[in-house]
Amino acid sequence: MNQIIKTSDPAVKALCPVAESEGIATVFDRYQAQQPQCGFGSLGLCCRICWKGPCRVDPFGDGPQAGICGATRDTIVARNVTRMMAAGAAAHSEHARHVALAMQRVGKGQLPAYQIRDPQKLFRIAEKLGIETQDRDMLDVAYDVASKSLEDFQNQDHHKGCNWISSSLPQKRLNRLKKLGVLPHNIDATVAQIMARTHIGCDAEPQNVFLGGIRGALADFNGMALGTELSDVMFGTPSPIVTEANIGVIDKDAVNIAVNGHNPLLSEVICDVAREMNDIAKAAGAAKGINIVGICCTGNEVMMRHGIPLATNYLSQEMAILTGALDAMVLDVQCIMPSLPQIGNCFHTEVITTSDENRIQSARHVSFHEENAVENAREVIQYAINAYTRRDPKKINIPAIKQTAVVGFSAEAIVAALAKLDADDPLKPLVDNIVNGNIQGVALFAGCNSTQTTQDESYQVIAKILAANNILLLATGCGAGAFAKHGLMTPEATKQYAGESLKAVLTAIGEAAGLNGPLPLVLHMGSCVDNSRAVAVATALANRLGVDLSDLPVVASAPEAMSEKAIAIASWGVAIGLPTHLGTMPQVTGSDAVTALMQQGAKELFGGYFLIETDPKVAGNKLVDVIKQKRQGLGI
Ligand code: XCC
Repeated sequence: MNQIIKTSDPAVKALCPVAESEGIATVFDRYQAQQPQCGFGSLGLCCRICWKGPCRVDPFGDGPQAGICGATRDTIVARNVTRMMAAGAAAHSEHARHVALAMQRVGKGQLPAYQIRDPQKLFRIAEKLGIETQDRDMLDVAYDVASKSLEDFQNQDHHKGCNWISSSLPQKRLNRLKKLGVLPHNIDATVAQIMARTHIGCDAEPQNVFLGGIRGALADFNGMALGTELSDVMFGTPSPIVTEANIGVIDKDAVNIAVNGHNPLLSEVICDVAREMNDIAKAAGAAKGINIVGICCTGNEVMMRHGIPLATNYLSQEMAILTGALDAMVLDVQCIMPSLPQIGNCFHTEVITTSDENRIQSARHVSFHEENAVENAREVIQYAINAYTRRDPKKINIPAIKQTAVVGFSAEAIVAALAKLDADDPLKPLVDNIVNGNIQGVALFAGCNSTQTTQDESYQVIAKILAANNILLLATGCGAGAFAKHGLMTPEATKQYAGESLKAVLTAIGEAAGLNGPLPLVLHMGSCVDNSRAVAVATALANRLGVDLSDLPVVASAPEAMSEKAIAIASWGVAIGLPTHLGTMPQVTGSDAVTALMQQGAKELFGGYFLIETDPKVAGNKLVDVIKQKRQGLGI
């Protein structure tokens, strides 16, 4: 193998040679084996919606210009991208449904492994959703909040919007979306409708198809808002906590268990049960007991709530096994590489799937159900301890690479930090500093890793440009993982990279909040479902200023967007009015009509639009310009 390792992560660079010497193919080898990737697919011009196909449209205008049924390039591209939005919405919303169903059962006292860890938040949400709280039992309120959330999967009245979206966006934005007919009334129905309207012989008008996709993307937002908020109620609302990130958090003297995926229902219980089983691990010879580490967004969830260190983000998940010291990787749902069990088989590592709907060939499967959560957690931890005893010391190679990360900035945590400056009106210091220009604007980094670019690099380049221009930075998902691994979630990074006025504000808040220094350069807001936290902050700002979200100097950036979920997130970002940067080429450029619709077209409809730019330096500068224009628009 002649590897091209497209990463900026030093731990990945250190471990890829291990894979090479063991003859193990990683994501970087498989990327290379796929070259050149299919041009039709890259442009979105391949239609596989029926079995007369696949049909391809010639991008240069020489060959066929329509599929066998007559679908044009515009129809094909619009359908393909819209189906991706639906899949993203389905993924996030399945996660949300799972959490809501669990909370309903907690309300009925049926799930002893789970509690209501943030009752205050429960009551706040209940009031927001219009549920009676006066003199009521906490568990009854929990049941009602879960049930009202589940209505968003059941409501059949097209005139009634989903509960969560209706209570989470500024009224001006809701009015605009309603007028465009893109507000979802029911998550499941919206996803089903997209699948139906993009079936052969159905909706063929590109803008109409695309707007159907936008409704699906807004259903994605609805699912994500409810998934985030109910998770906080059950598992606790994150607050700032200091931890570490990157592969060096794997400890050779401990039984190392990585939790990978997205849904916190099992990983939370694993954290609880690991404490009980620590002595068993020690008895098996692991001097430091059990060490839980996180990967991807399950990693972000437990990192934000418990300070569990993050081993790595999406693209480098295989590397954790290559250390030879990972005893088990416990998988739940989404963004899990099917290659993991094969690599686990080259070591002693137990790769364990836990979702009956998300299994992988040759992985061990422990069927997780909330009613058996503690037994399930014990079983996987015991597999890890057993595996520890089979470790081959000669294969252990843990690069001593890790960075400190201050994480846990939920919207509530940000407000609490601001309250130290103005207890009566916590938003005032933020609003004042945005208006006076000390903070020029806010940028939310979201999204994945992709082999289409160099892992984690664009995040850092863009963030440094924005920070130098006094733009406040937020991050979620694998973007947050990238910043944590590269040391940009520290007070030191603020001192080094923030512009003077931003640094002064972050220092004032950090010191008032008792952090003995500035807030970190990038605020970790959580996993990808937690993007709704950033919207909560933006909505509070918009309401405070009496403007719409599209008027705010707020942008989003997904430098390595990859998954269908990321496409859904970016699309609702646009729909709620945010200029949203994509640093990887979306598979739509085979249609000028759709590409234009996502840029100028979207701008006219929503105020938000896709800003496609693969050069991170250029992207950073463009985002700074966008923020300046928005400030001008507001007259500040
Ligand atoms: Fe997946 Fe959430 Fe993307 Fe990372 S960021 S690659 S979706 S794990 Ni959400």
